[in-house]
Amino acid sequence: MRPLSVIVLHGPNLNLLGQREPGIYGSVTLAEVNRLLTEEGQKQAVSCTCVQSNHEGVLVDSIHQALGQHQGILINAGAYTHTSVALRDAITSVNLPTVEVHLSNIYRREEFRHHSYIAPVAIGQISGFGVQSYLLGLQALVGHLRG
Ligand code: CA2
Repeated sequence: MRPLSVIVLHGPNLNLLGQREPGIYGSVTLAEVNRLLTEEGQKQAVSCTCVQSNHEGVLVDSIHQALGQHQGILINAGAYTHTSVALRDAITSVNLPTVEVHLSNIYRREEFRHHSYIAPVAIGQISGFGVQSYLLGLQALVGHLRG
């Protein structure tokens, strides 16, 4: 299997995962999500570099820095999903295959969460499967990269 490297980006407040609002986001912590992704990646010969930030500019910088370092992006942009033209432009500018994931089903929630600025520049979106959304997203991204 061809070794691959992907960057996993977690947006604002996702550092609180497993510590607050378990009814919506589950009880698994972000460290556990990253461990599960790393383990799944190892099985598929994919290295996962995981970054969380509460700051839009840090996420933009991480996307820029992915160029030449990683072959794809797995992103849960959190609330920036619904607001950030900057993140969308960053993804467009690096032109790396990107999969958007969400823990909750954003279409079953408030109307303002129904629109994603990321979706039109992503190869696809997975929403509503909790931590599984990330693992399914990684699988989909790797499948796309390996063709
Ligand atoms: O469902 C998702 O994954 C979201 O991206 C999560 C975002 C939300 O703004 C999006 O609409 C959907 C919020 C992340 C907040 O994460 C928390 C985790 C635990 C406790 C509090 C917030």
